[in-house]
Amino acid sequence: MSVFCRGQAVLLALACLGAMPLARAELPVKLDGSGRYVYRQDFNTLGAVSRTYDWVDNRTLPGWSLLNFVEQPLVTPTYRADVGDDGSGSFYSYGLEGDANRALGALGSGAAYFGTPAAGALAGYITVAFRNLSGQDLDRIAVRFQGQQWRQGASDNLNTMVFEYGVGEVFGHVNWVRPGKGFDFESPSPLIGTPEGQIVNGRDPLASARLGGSLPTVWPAGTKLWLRWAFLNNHGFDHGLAIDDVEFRAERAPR
Ligand SMILES: [Ca+2]
Ligand SMILES: [Ca+2]
Repeated sequence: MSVFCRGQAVLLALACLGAMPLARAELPVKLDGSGRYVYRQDFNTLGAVSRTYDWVDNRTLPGWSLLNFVEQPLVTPTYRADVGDDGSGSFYSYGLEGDANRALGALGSGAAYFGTPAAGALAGYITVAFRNLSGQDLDRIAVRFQGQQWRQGASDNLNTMVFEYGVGEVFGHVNWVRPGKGFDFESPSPLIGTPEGQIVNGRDPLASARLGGSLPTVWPAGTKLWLRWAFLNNHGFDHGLAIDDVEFRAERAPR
C-alpha cells in the first residue's frame, strides 16, 4: 500500500482498497435504457497456443472461477490451450491451433490437478457469478450457450456436462437447480463415430449443440446468482467438453 494510501480517513482507505485487485468480483448487473441486462462471453481472450497458462479466478475472465470437486480454487491454478489431442485432466481453452476463437472446457481425470476425485465422481466446476444491482427483483432470466466436444477419449462412453444455477452469497451454500434436458451437454462422439483417443472439431455442428433457455426463478435485488457447469472424472478416459458463446439475460417481466 502506498504512503498516500496509509491515510487516516475511512473513505480514503476504502478508495485505496478499491484500487487494489478484487479477490471476489462478480459481474455487476444494472439494467440498460430498455430495462434489460445482457452479458456475452466468447472466451476469445484465453490462450490460443498449445501450452499451459496461469488462471486467476475473477481476473482471467472477470466474474469467472475454476473450482475443483470440493468446491475450492485449484491448487495449481492453470489451464491448458489445446486442439483436443491432449488427454490430461485439466481445464482447457479449446480451439484450433493459434485460432483466436476459444471455448472454455474441461477434461476430467483422477489426477492431482482436480484433487484426485474418484472414478465416476465430480472433477470440478466452471462457474460465473452476477450481482443484481438493478434495485429491483428480476424475474425474466435466460441463459444460452454452445456445448462443444473437442476430444474423444479412448473410452467411447457418454460423458455429460451438467448445467446448474442458483442464488446465494457463497458457492457452497447455493440451492442449485438443474434444468436438465436442453441445458446439459451430452458428448456427441458415440454418435459421430470419431476414432477413440482423437481430436474432435468442437465447432462442427455434429460435435456441438445450442443449449439453454429461460431460468424460472426470481432473482432478488442485491443478491448473487451463479451459473455453473459441472465436469465428472468419468469412468475410463474422459472426453474434452466445453462451453462457448455464453449469453445471460436478466430483466423484469412487465407488470
Ligand atoms: Ca469463442
Ligand atoms: Ca476418467
